[in-house]
Amino acid sequence: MLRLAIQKSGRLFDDSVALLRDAGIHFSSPNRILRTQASNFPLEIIFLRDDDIPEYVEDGVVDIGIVGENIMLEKQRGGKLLERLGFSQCRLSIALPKSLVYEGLQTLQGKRIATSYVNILDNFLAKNGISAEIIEISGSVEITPSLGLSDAIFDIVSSGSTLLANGLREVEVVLQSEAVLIATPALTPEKQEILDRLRFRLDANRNAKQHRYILLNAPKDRLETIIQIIPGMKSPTVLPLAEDGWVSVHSVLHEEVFWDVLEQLKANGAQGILVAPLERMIL
Ligand code: PRT
Ligand code: ZN
Repeated sequence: MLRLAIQKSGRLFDDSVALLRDAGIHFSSPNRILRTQASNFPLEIIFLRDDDIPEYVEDGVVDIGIVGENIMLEKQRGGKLLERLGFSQCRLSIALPKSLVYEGLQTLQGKRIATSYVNILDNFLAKNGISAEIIEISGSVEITPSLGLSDAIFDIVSSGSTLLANGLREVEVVLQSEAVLIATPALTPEKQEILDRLRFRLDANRNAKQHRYILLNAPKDRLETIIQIIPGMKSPTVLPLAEDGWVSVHSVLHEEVFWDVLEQLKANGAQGILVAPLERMIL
């Protein structure tokens, strides 16, 4: 049995649950229950405050966890980072009142900066040779400049609307963060095997989301050019069509190159192009 910690409620909760459900793992959601067992996979799920997850993972109380990279770095704990999960994306930034002129990091010299992320900020300032006073605040950091408690803040930014609403301006992005999968440093072979099975499923889902299946008709005399345009998994599948001189080409395209390739295919004589999402993809 592998033990996983996820956030009990909050911004990470829905996506963490969806990730497991998409991996075909069935379990009941927490109401007042703080631990549950999957009914069809050897996984126990523990629901915690996100701040506690890195410590539980590092100490081996749980084997793996899902948490924001920002929390892992701030706590300076959390064992091994296994993979980035692509949700709860945000950045940790320094922001100043709009009225204050910003001329680079030197502007922060001797200033008071309020934050809940003392360690990350401290490291950043030390690395850049800035000495500033760090004021530790556990929440509502963005109102501290207007209360005269600080000159600047260091906090999570997502859309930027909180900063805007408080008359603040983002001046330095210190860290890009997202949810990550972390693991305790030493797993038994049995637990490692369950983790490998879980990650195999996560990979298949991620690959599927990043790719599209395409199917098109091509004139035989253009086939070579068309094959060169498609950066397929291996080589595309080519099947003859009933109409002489035409073939059907099937392949898989990465979302990053998807539109460019589609335009080139069309320009090179491809017709009847069909695009379909993939359910799962194992490379
Ligand atoms: O109760 P628990 O301790 O478990 O949860 P929490 O209240 O500490 O954390 P929670 O659920 O608010 O956030 C969990 C994680 O989500 C964070 O650690 C980040 O990794 C990630 N995340 C992503 C965010 C945001 N986006 C975010 N926008 N965490 C917080 N915010 C807040 C931010 O603090 C600021 O007040 O939203 C505001 C900024 O948002 P914008 O869109 O106005 O810029
Ligand atoms: Zn928290």
